[in-house]
Amino acid sequence: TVANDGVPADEFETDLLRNLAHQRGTTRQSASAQDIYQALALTVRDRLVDRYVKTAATYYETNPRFVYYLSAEYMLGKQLPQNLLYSGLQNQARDALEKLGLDPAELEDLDVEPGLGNGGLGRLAACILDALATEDIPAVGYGIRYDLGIFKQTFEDGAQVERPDDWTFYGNPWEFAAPDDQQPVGFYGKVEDGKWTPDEIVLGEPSHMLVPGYGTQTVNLIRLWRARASRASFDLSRFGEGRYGEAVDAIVRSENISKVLYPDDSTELGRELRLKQQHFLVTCALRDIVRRYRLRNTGWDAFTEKVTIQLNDTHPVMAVAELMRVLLDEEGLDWDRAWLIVRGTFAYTCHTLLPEALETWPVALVERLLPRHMEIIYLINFHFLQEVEQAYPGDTGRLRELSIIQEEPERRVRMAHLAVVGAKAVNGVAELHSKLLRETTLRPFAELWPERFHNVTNGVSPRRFMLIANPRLTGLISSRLGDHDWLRDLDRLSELEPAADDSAFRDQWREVKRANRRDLARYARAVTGVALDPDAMADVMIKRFHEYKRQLLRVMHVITLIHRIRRGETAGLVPRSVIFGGKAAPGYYAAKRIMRLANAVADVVNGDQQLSAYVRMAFLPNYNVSGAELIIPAADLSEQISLAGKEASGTSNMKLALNGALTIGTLDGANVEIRDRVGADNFFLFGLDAGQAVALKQAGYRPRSWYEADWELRETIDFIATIDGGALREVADDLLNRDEYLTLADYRAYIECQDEVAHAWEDRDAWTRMSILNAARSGFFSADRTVRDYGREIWHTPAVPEA
Ligand code: 26Y
Repeated sequence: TVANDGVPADEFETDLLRNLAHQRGTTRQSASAQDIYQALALTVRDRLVDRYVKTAATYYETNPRFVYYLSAEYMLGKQLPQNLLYSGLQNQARDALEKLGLDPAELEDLDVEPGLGNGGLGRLAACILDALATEDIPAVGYGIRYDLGIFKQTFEDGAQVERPDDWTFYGNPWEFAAPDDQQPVGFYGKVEDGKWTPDEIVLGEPSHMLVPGYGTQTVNLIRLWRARASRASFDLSRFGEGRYGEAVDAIVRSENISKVLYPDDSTELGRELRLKQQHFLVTCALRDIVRRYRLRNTGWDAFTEKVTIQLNDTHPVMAVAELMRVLLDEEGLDWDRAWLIVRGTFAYTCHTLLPEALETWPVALVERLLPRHMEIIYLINFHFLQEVEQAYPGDTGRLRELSIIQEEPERRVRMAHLAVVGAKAVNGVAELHSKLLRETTLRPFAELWPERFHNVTNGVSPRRFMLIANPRLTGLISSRLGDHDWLRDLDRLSELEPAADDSAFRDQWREVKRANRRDLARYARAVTGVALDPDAMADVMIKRFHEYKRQLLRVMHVITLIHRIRRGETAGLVPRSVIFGGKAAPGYYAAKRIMRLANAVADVVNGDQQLSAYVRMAFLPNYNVSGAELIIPAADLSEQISLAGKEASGTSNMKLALNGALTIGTLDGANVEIRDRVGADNFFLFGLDAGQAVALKQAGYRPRSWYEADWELRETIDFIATIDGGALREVADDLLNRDEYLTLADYRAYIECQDEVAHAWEDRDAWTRMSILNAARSGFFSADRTVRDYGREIWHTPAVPEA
């Protein structure tokens, strides 16, 4: 059950008014909405701090093993609704606000979500922190407090326009800054006798936010670092000469390190500032980890027993070299001892299969920016290659493919190799992904050290994506299961299975979906002007825009429908709301072209009565965690249509299945496991599998022959070539000449599968049954289970509940 602090409403009201006075310096009469919001947030925060203090005391007392999660990204979502719920203050707050004549929804609008991530990887980090606290596992998340989060997306003439996300403009009531705890971070300079003298020092200033667990007293922390100029960098001589601008330049340069999140979810090659960000995060985090270790331990013997550091992709992998540097240069340990500690501390999660997304840094850049780290990486590589030579005597091919240094066409540091060499465990994020990592991307490493490789299938927070996002469905499920406890024990969703055969329950389930679609329609109308029909099937594709994810295939189905409707072939069609959400990297031209196409096709269908009887299309701008919370509960159909072998896992697939959407998808990422669990009969499978996709490419794929062989496909591509007076002809040309992601090869299978979907939707009762079974059988995809898997296989962390 929800923990309830048992605070009477008038006490909450007193605290709120006190915070309004003492923290905002204002009165009820002259308070702005922002004042009230901030006072409310502080009132909730105060209660969580009390819990945090107790958690910290328990941890201090028991001196447990900690998980330190290092991630360049966190997509936390709004804090107010979550913290109200987790603190058990929801009712008191509602009553107090009502008494004061205030509207909770209006105040929630003022709560800004910290968009400190790009997509799946960033949101996964947030789900994992939520689950760690919920499972009572001692943990701290480390990240960067970007001034500007992921850009805000709008559309102008159908094209994406990016605007800065100044998320702390009015101040962030959820964080505690500690400017007295700044850590120096060095850059550039020279190395003499293994001692590094940096040329530039930037300060890392931490601030922390509280990460409460659900249904437990545990409150953990996330510690985010921002860059501050050291006083030395304020160049007084220039200032004295009246050259104020130049004096300020150095400050700006330092503080730029945490200025902005890189808005790319695939490689942004060789950007010096990005490498600076990574080194900055890693240095600050390690300094903090060592400080915390020393609170209760002396010497280094217990370090690997007390500390485990999870690296979220390669972004924080410089930590391997930095910890070596600290142990060798600052602590005076010898190489072998230091290396044993490092190798016993880190674990690495890989989130991709695309070779082009594996980070590498030019040796020349690392040498210049981090000269001592470069030396250490060479030494690590030297020792490692000796080990390889022993395992494969005389095999220079092995040495070349395993080496941390890539030689051709330019010398580069392969961060994934450094990660595997420096970690005790490596994991992929879904069964298929982990298997393909072992067989392809990291194959030589898996052959050398098979025992180091694991799978930990991703999961999502049931609190964020069911309880908070979908209170109607959560209420219905709780009424059936008899309590709320399933939100901490998601396997209990299986108890819903019998309800799939209960027609009264199905009616209620369908009513919930309809009410959620109605909410979504209201929102879509407000932001796009498109009027969706709440009775139409909500057919949803929400994820970053990427060619491999094949939003284009989704649009091609809509174009096919356009032609069929115009020809009068409407038998078997069902009304659909085709909903898109997602951002494209600002420099990703091909993805942006596909967005423009989606918007152009939306204009065609929405502006035509005959067409919009069957299809309406809304591209909801600025998809983020809050957008997900609105769209997912309404969804009937979940589009998971990436080319097989490209999507490491996917997580919207899990969120949607848990909320009763049926999946139309390929055998990619976690789709495979979703289908295994919900049953093949309750999942719309189509398309090439990963092996077939590779084979087709190897055999010499000619998209044009697919175009020639299928007249309906031809009509679809010709439509793309001519829409808007040929403005998007490049999309069609690219499909015909390249089609890197085999869209044409999967087109026919996809269309036929969508026909089956429409047919299934016509038997609404059978559909509802499948919908219930999808939710009932998806409990595995809780992030709590993910965290337990990490705990068992990799971290070996016992839970430390409050005494
Ligand atoms: C190198 C830098 C530009 C970069 C920045 C962000 C590279 C990658 C990323 C983000 C990657 C990402 O979000 N990957 C996704 O991670 C999810 C969680 O594991 C997976 O579900 C999803 O398949 C994968 O694409």
